[in-house]
Amino acid sequence: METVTIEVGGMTCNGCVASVTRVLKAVPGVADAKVSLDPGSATVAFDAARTNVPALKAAIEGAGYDARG
Ligand SMILES: [Cu+2]
Repeated sequence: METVTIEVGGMTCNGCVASVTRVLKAVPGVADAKVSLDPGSATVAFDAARTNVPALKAAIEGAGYDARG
């Protein structure tokens, strides 16, 4: 299991936090996702054999937020 923290821009409320958490947990291979509003970040535990950081960032961006770092 690997853990990564991704900076997330564009979240303005707890609804955004819930959305980002949901899309990350929906990525196959993600074991856990903890998203914080301020500062905007997502700490994700994932199985590196099943997914990767670019896929996690793509999920965040697909939900309409900015994935950085
Ligand atoms: Cu919001």
